[in-house]
Amino acid sequence: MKDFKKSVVYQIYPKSFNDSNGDGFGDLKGITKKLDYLKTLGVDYIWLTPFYISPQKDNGYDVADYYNIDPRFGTMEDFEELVKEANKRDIYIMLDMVFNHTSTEHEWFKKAMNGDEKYKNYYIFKKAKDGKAPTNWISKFGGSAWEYVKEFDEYYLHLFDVTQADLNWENEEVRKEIFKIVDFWIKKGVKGLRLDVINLISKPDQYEDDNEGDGRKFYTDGPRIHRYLKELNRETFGKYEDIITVGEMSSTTIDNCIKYSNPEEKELSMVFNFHHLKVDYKNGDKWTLMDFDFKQLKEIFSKWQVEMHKGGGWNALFWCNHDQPRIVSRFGDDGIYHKESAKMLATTIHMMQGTPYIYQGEEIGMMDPKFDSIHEYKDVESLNIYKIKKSMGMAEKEIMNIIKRKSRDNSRTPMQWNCNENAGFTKGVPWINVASNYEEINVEMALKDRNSIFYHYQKLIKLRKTFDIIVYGNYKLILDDHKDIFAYIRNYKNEKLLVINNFYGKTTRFELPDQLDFDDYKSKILISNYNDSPKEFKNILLRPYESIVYHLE
Ligand code: TEU
Repeated sequence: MKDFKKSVVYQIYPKSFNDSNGDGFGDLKGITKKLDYLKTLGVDYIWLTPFYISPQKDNGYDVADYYNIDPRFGTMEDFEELVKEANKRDIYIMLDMVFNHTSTEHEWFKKAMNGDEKYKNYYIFKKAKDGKAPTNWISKFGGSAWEYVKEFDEYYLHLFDVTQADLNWENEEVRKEIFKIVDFWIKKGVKGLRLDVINLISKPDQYEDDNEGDGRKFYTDGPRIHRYLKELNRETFGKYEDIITVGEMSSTTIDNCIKYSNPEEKELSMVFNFHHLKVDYKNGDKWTLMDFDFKQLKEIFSKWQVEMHKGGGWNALFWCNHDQPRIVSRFGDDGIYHKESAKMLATTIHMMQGTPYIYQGEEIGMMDPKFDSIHEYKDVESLNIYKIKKSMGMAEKEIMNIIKRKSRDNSRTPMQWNCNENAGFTKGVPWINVASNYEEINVEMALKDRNSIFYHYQKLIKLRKTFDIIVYGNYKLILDDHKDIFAYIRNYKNEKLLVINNFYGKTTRFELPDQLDFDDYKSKILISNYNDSPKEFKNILLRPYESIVYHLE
C-alpha cells in the first residue's frame, strides 16, 4: 500500500497527452504507451481528468454519463488495460469525479426538462423573483448563474457553464446515485479520487442576492459540506484502506481545509487550495494583468504550511493544472533562465510539506503558447470572456494580451514529445494547436540532457522517498521581508533542511539570520540548479533563479 504523504501525483489531461489513433484527440491507449516514461520520472499516481461521455463543452467537466467512456478517449477495455499496465509499474490511477454538476445532456437533466418531478429535484430549479433570476449570482465562467426555462417559468442554477447544471445534494437520491458511481470506479481498480469543486456542493437554505460579490459566500464551504463529505467517505472510499482522495477547494479557508483533511474527521486525504495562485490578480480579478506579489506569495504558502501542520491537515502542493497558465511563463522566466527558473520553482514546492502534483509538461518546462488569434483558443471560459470584454468595448489587442497570459488553454496545448510534426502528439490534426517551441522543448531532448528540468524533477521525487524530513518536518519561513528570496527551514528530529530560492533573474545576497546558529551541524547540498553552488550557506551571492537545498545533521 502506498502512503499518500510520501507519494507524488502526475496529472494527465488525456485530451492533450498522447493520441494513439490519429484523430487529433489524446486517448487512453496513448497514455498506456507512455507509462514507462512516467515510471522513469518516478511518480506514484496518475490523475486523469474526465474521460466520461460528455459533449465536451467544458472538456469533459460536463459529464453526460458517469459510467461510460467517451469513444474519443477509447473503451472500457482500454481503461482496464491502463489500470493493469500502470499497476504493474507500481503506479496507481486517480480519477476525476465531477459531482457538483452534470452536463445538461445527462439523462437526469433531460428527464427534468421533460417535467419529470423526480428528476427536477435532482437539480436546483427556482421560481423567478420579480420577473428576474432568483439571485444575482454570477457564474464562474461569466454571466448569470441562472438559466431561464420557459416551459416551467423557472430558472436552474449553473455555477459554471450554462450546460453544467448544479446537482441538488440536499436530495438523498442524488447522493445515493453518487455513491454508486464512486463504487463502480473503485471496483474497476481506481485507487485515487480527485473531487472537482467539491466544497461548492452544499447550497444555502435561503437563496439571497449578494450585495458585495458574485454569490460565492453563500455556497462556498456551504452549511452541510462536512456532513456530506463524511457521508461520502463512510458510504464509499472509506470502506477501503488504500483509496486516497483530494478535494478541489474553491475560495476556501484554512479552518475548513483542516477539517476536510484531518484524518480524524474522516473526510478526505488532502486538499487543493488556490490562494497562492491569485497573487497576480488585480483586486481579485483574474482577467487583469499584474506582476505577481512576491511577498504575498510567500505569506500565503507559509500560512498554509504552518497552520495545516498545526491542525493535522494535509496540503496538495501544486503550481499548475489544466486551469492555470504554465508555471515558467507565470512565475519564472520563459527566456534565458528557462531551465534555472523551472527547477527553482519545482524545488520551492517539492521541499514543502504536502503531496506534490506535477502537471503534464511541467517536468520539461512547457510554456504558454501565446496564440495571437482568439480562433486558436478553445476554452469556454476564454471564449466567454472574449465576448464579454468585447461587448464592454475593450480593444482587441488588450483583450488578447490578457487571454494570452490568463487562458486555461495555456496548459492544454498538446504534450511535446519530440521534434516530429505536432510534437509527436498526433499523426492527425490536433484539436488545439501545438505550442510553436516544441523543437526546443520536448521529452526526447529532455531525456538526453543530464542537466534537464526532467532530471531535476526525478531527483526531487527520489529525495522525498529518501528523506523523512521532507515528508514530516515542520516549516518555518526565514527572511520574510526579502524582496527576491523565498527561503525556509524544515525541522525534524535532529535534522534540518535549509531551502533557498532566488525568485528573480538577477543576483541577490542571502545572509543567514544571526539568531540561527547552525554551527554544530554538518551540511551537504541535496539539490541545486547550478552545478557549482557553494557548500557554505551563511553568506552567499545567489545567481539568477539559483535554488539550493542544504541538509543539516
Ligand atoms: O475548476 C474549478 C474552478 O473554479 C477553477 O479552477 C476555474 O477553472 C477557474 O475559476 C476559472 O477561472 C474545476 C475544473 O478543474 C475545471 O476544469 C472545470 O471547468 C470546473 O471545475 C467545472 O467543473
